[in-house]
Amino acid sequence: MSYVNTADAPRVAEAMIDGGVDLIQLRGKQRFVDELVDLAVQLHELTFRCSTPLIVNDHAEIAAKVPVEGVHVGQDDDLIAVARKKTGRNILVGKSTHNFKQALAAQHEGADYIGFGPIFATPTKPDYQPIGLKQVESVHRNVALPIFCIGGIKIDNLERVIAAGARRIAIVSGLLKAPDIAEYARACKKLLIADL
Ligand code: TZP
Repeated sequence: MSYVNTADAPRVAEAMIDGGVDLIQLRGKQRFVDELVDLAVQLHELTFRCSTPLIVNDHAEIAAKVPVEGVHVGQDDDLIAVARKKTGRNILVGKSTHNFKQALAAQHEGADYIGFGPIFATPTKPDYQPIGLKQVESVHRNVALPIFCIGGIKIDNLERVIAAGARRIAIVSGLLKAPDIAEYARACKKLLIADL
């Protein structure tokens, strides 16, 4: 599922930064790696200026070519140590986790942060069973890493996710399909900060 045309990506990243997002991930499941390298170069010029970390999804080799701040791996991708080695430098490595056990394992494996989800069913990741809100509190109690709850999170259910114990969240479609991306990000951040 792709929500942004390549040509629009810099404008979208600027709107996100304007809205106060703390971190941007470049995710292009259907894109060729060379295309993602070009895009990462363009986006990093913007994000670096604003001190917003840029994380590339799946492809550690991109981080060997572009000075992005991190790489994110899935359960079926490179192990964290392998991804770290491929980048050739000391950058953030995050890992997707889909249940409590995987979250603990990612910590053990040396992740710098984890994604935890999908919390709710989502067309962005249709083949995954949603975790729901029940494990959010226990994963925060047992995993001493930054945890980004992800999956089906929108401004309308964000307060429930925060009430369940989330401190950091990642939003894909809710943000990218918003009529005003900066305003949407600002409104989400306001809810997150209010609860800190
Ligand atoms: N990992 C777990 S759910 C998900 C990823 C990448 C997709 C989240 O997308 P959306 O559109 O915010 O539900």
